[in-house]
Amino acid sequence: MKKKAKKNSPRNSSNDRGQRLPNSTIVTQRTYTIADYRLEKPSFTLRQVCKDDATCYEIEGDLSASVPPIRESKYLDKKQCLEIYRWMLLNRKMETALENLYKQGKVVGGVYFGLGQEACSCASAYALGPDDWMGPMIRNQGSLLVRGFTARDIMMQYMAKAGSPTKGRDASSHFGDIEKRNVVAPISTLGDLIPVLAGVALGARLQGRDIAVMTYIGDGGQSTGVTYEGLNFAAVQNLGVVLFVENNLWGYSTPADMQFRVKDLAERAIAYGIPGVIVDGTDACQVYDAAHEACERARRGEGPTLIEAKMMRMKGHAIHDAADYVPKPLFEYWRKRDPITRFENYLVKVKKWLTPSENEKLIADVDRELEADRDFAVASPMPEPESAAGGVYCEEGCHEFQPKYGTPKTKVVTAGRLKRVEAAVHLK
Ligand SMILES: Cc1ncc(C[n+]2csc(CCOP(=O)(O)OP(=O)(O)O)c2C)c(N)n1
Ligand SMILES: [Mg+2]
Repeated sequence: MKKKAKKNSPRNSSNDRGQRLPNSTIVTQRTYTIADYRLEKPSFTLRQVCKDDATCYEIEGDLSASVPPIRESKYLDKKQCLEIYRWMLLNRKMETALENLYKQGKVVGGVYFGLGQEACSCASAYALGPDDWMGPMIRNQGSLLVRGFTARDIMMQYMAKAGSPTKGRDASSHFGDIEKRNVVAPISTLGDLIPVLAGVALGARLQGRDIAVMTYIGDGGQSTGVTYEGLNFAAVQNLGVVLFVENNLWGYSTPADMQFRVKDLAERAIAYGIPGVIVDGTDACQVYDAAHEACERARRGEGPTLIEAKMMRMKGHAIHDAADYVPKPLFEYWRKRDPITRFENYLVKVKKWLTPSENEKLIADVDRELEADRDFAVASPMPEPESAAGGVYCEEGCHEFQPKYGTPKTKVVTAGRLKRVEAAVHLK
């Protein structure tokens, strides 16, 4: 039998008709904050229109909005903006060169592009310091350039040349450099980089330093369980993971609308108990500012940040995918928001930090650098067949790592002073 609610009890409440309600019906609305740097908030949805074709979509919403300005950076000066612009140009032009090399039959395997995502890759990696770490995904070739790999390295890698970072053992972007550039190689299994990077931050902390460790995951990949596990671990341990959730609206042929129900992926941060930030991924200044603040927070030992960068994958999943399933008006909308054209306009016309002729010279410099790198890469030899058995598995000395940041402090427990022992674990 239900207990009658006591009159005048302070633990009871009344509803809008003045009736007394039991305690269990009182609901408190909580509010959370997601920082949103964007100067426009595109709002459209994709609808699957053909019953028998899962890749048949139509777009609904206003696609006529004018292109927003670049947001003024709180931190970047003229020199830094010009450097980021140069990296973005190199990123774009290197991928165009790779597409041509593929069509000439010189690339072994596929090619993945970050077209439309150059601001996100380059401006995010630009926020890292020399002691920080990065774990890029396949589209973050701009991040690799900023972190010190050359276009020559990347092109040789795609052509599986002997002088490539993996000496021809891998034919796409699965390479890193854990000695000098602090880059963990991409892991194909989506989400797995996140706990690995959390582990890097934990390793640095055990050596006495809090560092920023940046990694990336797509709108599709963020649905994986390991994304949750990795970021939750980082949150609980206050590890400096800066996670860019690159929401480029497609995970292969699946539109973001069919991947998750939250309005913004940054809202996922609430469930981890960490800051969530939204940026326009086609605006280099917004990307940098959010990345810089997250890296600073990481270096202070305050834990991870989730940054959702909204943009559009302007090509198919990889070179073999013509992306016929993407409604054409969506491409047209985002083509107007090209990150390089927008940044160029900002630097030349708004800030007047580059004259048109200086801009032309800069572009010509990038072209020259790229051509020299491409010619070198094309002319360089393939690995010798006899070397095939080497350099794949760990050989002598391959795991001799020295602590980078200090000597880990360990407690020495001598047998006589051991106070507490762990309970035996019974595995069933
Ligand atoms: C755990 C896992 N599931 C599936 C795949 C196959 N796969 C590789 S890329 C990809 C799409 C990823 O989409 P998204 O995360 O949005 O990244 P984007 O390609 O858009 O940058 C899929 C399904 C994988 N590599 N790992
Ligand atoms: Mg995606």
